[in-house]
Amino acid sequence: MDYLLTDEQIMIRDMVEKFSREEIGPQARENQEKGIFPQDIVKKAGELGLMGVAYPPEYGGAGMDFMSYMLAIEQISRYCASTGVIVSAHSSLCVDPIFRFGTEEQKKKYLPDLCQGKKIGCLALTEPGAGSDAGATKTTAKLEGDHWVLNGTKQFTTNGNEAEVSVVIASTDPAQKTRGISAFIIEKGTPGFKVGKLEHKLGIKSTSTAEFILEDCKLGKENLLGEVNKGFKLSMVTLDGGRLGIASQALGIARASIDDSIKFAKEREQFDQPIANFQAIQWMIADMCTEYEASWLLTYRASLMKDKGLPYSKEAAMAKLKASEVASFCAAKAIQIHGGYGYTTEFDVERYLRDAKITEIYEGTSEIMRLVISANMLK
Ligand code: COS
Repeated sequence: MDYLLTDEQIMIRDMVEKFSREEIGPQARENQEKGIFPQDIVKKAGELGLMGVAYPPEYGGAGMDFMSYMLAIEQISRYCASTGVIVSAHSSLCVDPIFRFGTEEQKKKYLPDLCQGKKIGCLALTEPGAGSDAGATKTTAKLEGDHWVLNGTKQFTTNGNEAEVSVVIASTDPAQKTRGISAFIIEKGTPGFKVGKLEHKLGIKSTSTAEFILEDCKLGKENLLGEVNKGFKLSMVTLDGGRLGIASQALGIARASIDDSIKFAKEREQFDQPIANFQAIQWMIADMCTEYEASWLLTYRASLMKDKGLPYSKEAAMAKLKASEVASFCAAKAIQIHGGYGYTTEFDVERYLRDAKITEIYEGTSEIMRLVISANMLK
């Protein structure tokens, strides 16, 4: 589908594909088996401009468009979905809100190190009682004199264990519910702020998924991100972009499932011939490719709309809904094509299935995506 892309977009896609194939892919299996966060890869990704693809050079970014970012996340995730979400959560959920809602001072302070991968970022929105109901946040932030004081627990924060810069969502006026929520920037090492439990997960095992504990965590007024009580909208706008990052991650998993299946089907012989000769296999490959391309086009459309400054919440939700379900579909079919081998850890397809499942859950479940789509269609 190169005819839909500019020369510059094709160039970054191919550069990221080469980097991911040569540097990320060879480490992916061992890193996930041992649960190793790929620090060296993140450093190299930063040097290549991949930790701030769509942000201006004046803030340390690569100065490209969102489409290039989508293509980069897809290529990274083709070789390692963990690395894909590390880059995506960092860029979409931390760099983006600081760039979009930060003061000039905040942008100059945080963005260069984040965009160059010298520091890792995250967003802490979810809580034990506030998952799909993101507005139910119980973490509080109270203004006491010159300081904000935060108390509460966040959970399931991707990159939470490594992040040096966290965007943390808290309620500043609980009675106002979604209209009483604000966002704060918290740096690692701030007194009263610590990382708690790390989750053991089915997939994306090279990433950290952390609990944050805030106990009388004192922040200066300059740590408020955006306006007081406007943090829910900040989160929603941020998640619209994040959902395209996850759609791109899902595309990468689907594409890897297809690539591995085609290779295996041509090599594996049964009944004296490659299994690719059998219609049962051909139909599976046809369905996988058709679903992948449909998801790619939905993600492409939403990314184009974002680059053009058009509203794209519904389109991002459609892209994530479709791409995430297609990633699981393609990974399951890839195991089926691989037969018994696909169920072993000698092949990557079992990892693809485990990694795919979370794309249907984080940054908004498929059920929430359907809710966002229908709310937009019925208003
Ligand atoms: N962009 C801008 N504003 C938005 C928005 C968006 N995409 N979505 C909602 N808003 C605004 C609404 O316009 C409304 O504004 P007003 O207060 O001015 O009326 C406000 O936010 C509240 O919206 P709504 O009433 O729709 O909020 P709900 O509490 O019903 O929640 C859902 C809406 C379910 C869509 C939201 O909570 C959500 O996305 N949940 C999933 C959270 C998620 O993805 N978690 C994973 C986190 S991984 S970091």
